[in-house]
Amino acid sequence: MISGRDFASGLERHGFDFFTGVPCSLIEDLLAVLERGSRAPYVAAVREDAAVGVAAGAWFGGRAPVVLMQNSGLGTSLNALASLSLMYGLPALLVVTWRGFEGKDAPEHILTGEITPRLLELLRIPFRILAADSLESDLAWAGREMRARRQPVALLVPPKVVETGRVEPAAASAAEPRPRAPGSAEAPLAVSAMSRLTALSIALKAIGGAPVLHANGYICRESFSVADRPQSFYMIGSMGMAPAIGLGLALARPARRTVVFDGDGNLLMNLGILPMIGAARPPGLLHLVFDNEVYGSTGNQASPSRSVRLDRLAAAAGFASAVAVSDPQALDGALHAALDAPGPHFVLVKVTADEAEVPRIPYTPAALRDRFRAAIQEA
Ligand SMILES: Cc1ncc(C[n+]2csc(CCOP(=O)(O)OP(=O)(O)O)c2C)c(N)n1
Repeated sequence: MISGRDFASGLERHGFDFFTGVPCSLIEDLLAVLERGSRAPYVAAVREDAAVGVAAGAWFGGRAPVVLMQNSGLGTSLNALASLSLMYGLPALLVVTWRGFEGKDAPEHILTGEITPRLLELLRIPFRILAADSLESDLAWAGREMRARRQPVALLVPPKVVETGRVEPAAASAAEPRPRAPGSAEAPLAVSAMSRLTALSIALKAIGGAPVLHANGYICRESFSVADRPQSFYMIGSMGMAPAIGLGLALARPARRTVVFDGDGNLLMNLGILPMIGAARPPGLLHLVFDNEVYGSTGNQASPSRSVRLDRLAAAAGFASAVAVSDPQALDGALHAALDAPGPHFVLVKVTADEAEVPRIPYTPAALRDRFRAAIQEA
């Protein structure tokens, strides 16, 4: 296996000097090393296509950029790759992790895993499949191809080729001073001591039988462990889509309550949903964001939410109310206030990055769909 440190130093040795992307747990050690880099810092992108754009700019600026992404993000960045990188000829090394490799993975990765090499072929992006003993030759090949073709090239990273779990995540230690938004006199939010599990228990109690759309990742699993209910729709893929589904449901049933349990990384991937909700103003929508300031599900890489007031963005986007809370009493109060007045309401719930030991969601996607739809129809 290749260690995260060896991978990072190999990239630097081969001249790569700019790193951006969206995290995947298969390369959490590599990301932890890159996050600490001082010469070539890692730029946390909110979406993979944004990372492709950032890499294009870095190349114009004289850098040799690397975009790190899960193969799900290849889907997110198809258009940026086709009509930016490939059309103009803007070199970048795409390090693409191969979830769903050989059909063995969680359901959301199976189809994408099966078609990943074909997606790269269709895009005409040359690629190699990284093996434990091929790092040096693959990186040399990637550097040569990028320069010769003036095009992006890719390294596909199957599971168990790069080590994980050996490098401490660099993320946001609570002791670090929190950045203040430039030009803002506002004090940054206090560091929260409330775990997401505690916050989820309070929220699930307050909302009663209302349907909940959960963002993907650990948030589903923790909510499932607190209280599994047919009105809970667990997103086991489609990062960023929970509030979009929530908006559709809330508009379809305007007199009813619809709740979204979102994550900071999830919301940032689909930030444009805030003005969509603000414009449509569905009165029954309650959008909660459990903000641990990291991509917890993929190894605690810092998310940009640390330096932005997401509640202020929601207020500016036209929500009827938008508040930030960081302790159980304030959360309970905010939920009851929101449930008593017409929305849409936004509650930013600051939580710790602690993750509870919780099982995976045991249901198939079709079972989740059917029980959720039946619960909605019966309500
Ligand atoms: C398009 C896409 N890129 C990357 C991923 C990998 N991924 C799964 S969950 C997750 C992090 C979600 O972050 P957040 O919403 O903050 O929740 P947390 O993991 O902290 O609970 C990521 C990056 C993905 N599922 N889809």
